[in-house]
Amino acid sequence: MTGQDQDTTTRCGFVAIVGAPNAGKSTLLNRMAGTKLSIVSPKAQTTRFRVLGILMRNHTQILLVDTPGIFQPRRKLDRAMVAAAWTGSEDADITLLIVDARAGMTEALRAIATRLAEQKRRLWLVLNKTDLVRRDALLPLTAELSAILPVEHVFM
Ligand SMILES: Nc1nc2c(ncn2[C@@H]2O[C@H](COP(=O)(O)OP(=O)(O)OP(=O)(O)O)[C@@H](O)[C@H]2O)c(=O)[nH]1
Ligand SMILES: [Mg+2]
Repeated sequence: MTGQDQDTTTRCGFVAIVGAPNAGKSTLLNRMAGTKLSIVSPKAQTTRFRVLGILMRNHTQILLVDTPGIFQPRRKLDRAMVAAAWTGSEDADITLLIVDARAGMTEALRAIATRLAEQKRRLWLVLNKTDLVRRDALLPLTAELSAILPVEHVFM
């Protein structure tokens, strides 16, 4: 290869989108894929199983997995949904934790963050619904989550 050649090295990575119900996980997958792959609705617990989007960015293939929201399961279906979410995260090279910034630090979010911290995986934090909150609420929320989790990058 000469110095003038384009870098054609191919790469592939597996990214899981996790978070509490209704945080905006499916919206993010659809936006990144540029098409409607996963159902979005104002109702929590819309996504019930893992949904895979395959994105190409130059020579990089990104396997982006939308997962059901993680919450305290009560029924059998609940348990299956939450298990699907955690499996998605365990398989991933990078986990995106999507947080509804307006809901802030809920008990559900704290439980998810604590469990993610135990998994010791590469973690990127995405504060979503920032259009619905005052900007000065974002830094304290980021700090609170960073105290629990080894956050590599923060996106707002
Ligand atoms: N205002 C605002 N609404 C958003 C944003 N992102 C998503 N939403 C809305 O939030 C609601 C939930 O979005 P979803 O993408 O279905 O959320 P989810 O995390 O996939 O939800 P579950 O699959 O139920 O866990 C929908 O009504 C979206 O339109 C955002 O950045 N700002
Ligand atoms: Mg969803």
